[in-house]
Amino acid sequence: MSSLSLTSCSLSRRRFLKVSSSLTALGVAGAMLPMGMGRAFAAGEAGEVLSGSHFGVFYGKVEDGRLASVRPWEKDPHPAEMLDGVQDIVYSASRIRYPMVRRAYLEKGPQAERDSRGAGDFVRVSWDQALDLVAKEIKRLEDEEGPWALYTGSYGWRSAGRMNPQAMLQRLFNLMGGSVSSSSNYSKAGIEAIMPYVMGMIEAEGPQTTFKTVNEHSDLVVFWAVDPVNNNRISNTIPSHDEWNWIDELKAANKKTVFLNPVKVESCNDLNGEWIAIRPQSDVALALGLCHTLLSEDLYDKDFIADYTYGFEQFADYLMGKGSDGVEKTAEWASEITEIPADDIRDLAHRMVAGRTMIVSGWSTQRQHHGEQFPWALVTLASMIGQIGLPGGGFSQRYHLDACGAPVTNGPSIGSPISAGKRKETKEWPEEKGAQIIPVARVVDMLEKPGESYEHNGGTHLYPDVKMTYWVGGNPFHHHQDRNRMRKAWKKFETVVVQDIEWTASARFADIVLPAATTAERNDIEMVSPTCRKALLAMKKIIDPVFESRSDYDIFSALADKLGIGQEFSEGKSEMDRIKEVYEAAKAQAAGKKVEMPEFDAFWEQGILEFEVPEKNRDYVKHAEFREDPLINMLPTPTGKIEIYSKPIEKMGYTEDCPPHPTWIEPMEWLGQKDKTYPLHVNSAHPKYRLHSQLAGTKVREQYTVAGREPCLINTKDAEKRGIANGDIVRVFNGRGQVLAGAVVTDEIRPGVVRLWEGGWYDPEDVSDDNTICKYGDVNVLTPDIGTSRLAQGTSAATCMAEVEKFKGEAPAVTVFDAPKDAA
Ligand code: PGD
Repeated sequence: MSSLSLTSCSLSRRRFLKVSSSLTALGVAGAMLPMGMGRAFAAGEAGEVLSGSHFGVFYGKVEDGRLASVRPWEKDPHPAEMLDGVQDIVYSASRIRYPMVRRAYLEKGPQAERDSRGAGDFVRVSWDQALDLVAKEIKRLEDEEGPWALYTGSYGWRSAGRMNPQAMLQRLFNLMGGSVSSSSNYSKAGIEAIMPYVMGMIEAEGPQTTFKTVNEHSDLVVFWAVDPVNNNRISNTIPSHDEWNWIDELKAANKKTVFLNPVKVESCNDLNGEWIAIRPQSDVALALGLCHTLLSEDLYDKDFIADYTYGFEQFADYLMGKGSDGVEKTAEWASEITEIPADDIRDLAHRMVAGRTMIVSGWSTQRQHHGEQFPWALVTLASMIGQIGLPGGGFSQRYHLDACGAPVTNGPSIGSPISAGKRKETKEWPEEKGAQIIPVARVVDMLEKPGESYEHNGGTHLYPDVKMTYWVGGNPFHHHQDRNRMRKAWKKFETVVVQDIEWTASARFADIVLPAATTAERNDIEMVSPTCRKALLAMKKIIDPVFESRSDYDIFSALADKLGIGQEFSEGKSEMDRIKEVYEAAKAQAAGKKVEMPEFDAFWEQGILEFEVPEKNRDYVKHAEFREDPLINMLPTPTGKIEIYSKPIEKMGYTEDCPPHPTWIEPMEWLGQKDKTYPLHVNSAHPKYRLHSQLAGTKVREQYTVAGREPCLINTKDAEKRGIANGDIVRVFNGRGQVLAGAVVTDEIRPGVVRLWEGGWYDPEDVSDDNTICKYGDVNVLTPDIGTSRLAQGTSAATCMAEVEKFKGEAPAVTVFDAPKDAA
């Protein structure tokens, strides 16, 4: 092993090429190690360090102690356009440089002048002073109130790497006696809640039928509300970008692809796919119309339904108008709702059963009011087609993130270096003090309604009365809906601590702001594409922390010391000790599979360890075993089958918002609504050039802003009607709020729909005004804050109507990317 230690920082490119060519000559092409061993690649030039980010594996070049530039790892098949932002974020104007405290808070203490939060009046303080303030407030509330007064539901996608600051936060508070935390996420709460009832598992997790199998066997690939090319640029860990190979091969294979989407997305253009411009939020109706066609024309797979599913009769009655609504879900019925001609719906149903069909969905359709219904309807349609468990057939709910269709290697999974542990029961937690865990997207409900009850997934709970929050690695002033309502509710917090790397709106609306180091400034470890375990990466520190920033682990360790729990928190372990522990556990796991991994020091020097793909994994087909023998390999549902009807959901009695079989229920607002107040649907897709709100504070912004603001896609006809031209500043507004944006006039969006990416930083013009305009384009000023249903209580961000007009007069300057006064 040691003879092949290709050090990322010490080996010159020329020498690497020489070494690798002699290895090739020796028959170990690609620096491959003996069978069963990980392969090491790291070909950095002098002064370069290999590391990783949400945007890919990269080399960081150091000059005079500064991170001067980054370039992608040579084995990345499609480096992301925004990788430069990983360098720029370190020094950008929006970087948090020093610990800062809101002036009124510093002078008058917790609760002071909460109306002025967000106005930018901060005072620079020392680390000692800042951590003293945080420790004092945690102790005060733990003593005077109890753990139910502290909210650490701190959600967010933080940075890539296993040193998870949210686990550190939980650990610290658990050692202090506990806090209120959160469950699920803003990403896939709906699908995550419904799928265990339908398939007995969260389908969107774990390996999917391999891309190779799809390329070889599918005749038709239906991309339903998903844009894999766009979303695969990023990952919540480190992307391998292997999906791009799939897309290229799919294109080369000239497969027929259909895109059901209100927007003609990048993947549709790349694959030269057929675009069916469905009306937003009508996908359940389309799925029902397709199911009705298969049923009424006797085209569905009766054997599959009989052998592998439960509850089809009740669903069939509903389709045929024998349910309580008495409406038959014909193609004509679906056409009225979806605005897709009935003949096209029938034709699509016919095409779906004519050959092998893979239906691929994303998660946007479950991030909407009654979002649990679409994933369920999709599984039901795939069951009627009858190809689940066959190569290239069935459905996948995760081809858009983390290369889940790549084959799984022989590598180990990797654990967590830091555990949140259990709550130390310093105080009893009486039931009347409320839930210890709330559904994450219900945070504003919790602030508005302490002591009130709410329903969630069959249970009834009380909202606790929280007084303080500590947010790390997340940006609630981007990810949460209905910003103006949220701003008002946020005032209930007596103390808000934000630990971040950038002056996001969340940091601006905090009382105490703690500067965290970026991953370029600390060590970490991460699996590249963890689902398929592509490679283990030593995420090496490239430079020392800049300004006064500190690593999250340093910050929490110092805070733990102040709270008198330093030893318990750190267990005397450094960051590197924990990284090593995780590696050793992975190494032991790999050894159990007869895969040899090098000693830690050799791995750390090599930088990256790739694993081999066992031949059998290349043709993996999800649910093949279930199909093979549904009795021996039954699904973990009550009946062991795919549940088209769910008795456990029936028992919950959520008749209006989550009935026991896939059902069309009108969302609270949508294009088909009678007497709607606003005429345009607002699509808030995930952005092309950043991860949620990350990198918005960098020069990457120059690649996409229009008139210095977030781009707002609008159809040519809608723009003409409103006198809007390409590049104009527009005002997008509804009863919840208003934002400025830059118009992009195009025919690649359906009439009646506008699109603003999620993640634009919130930039209020005047924080004293409850309906102030956001000068930059945060779409969540417009979106409603309601749960998907009582089942998941997820976000309904994709349910949103608004109006757009050309902005008249002089537009206020965007200021959110400059540090607050005195913070530069
Ligand atoms: P990010 O921009 O990733 O958004 O919401 P999320 O809060 O995850 O925020 C992460 C924050 O962590 C950033 O402020 C970043 O600077 C900070 N950070 C990064 N690395 C570190 C670190 O090492 N240490 C510390 N202390 N901080 C760090 C995302 C959420 O938004 C998600 S997952 C989804 S899927 C939702 N999607 C939508 C949507 O589709 N439409 C709308 N309208 N709204 C959405 N909101 C949700």
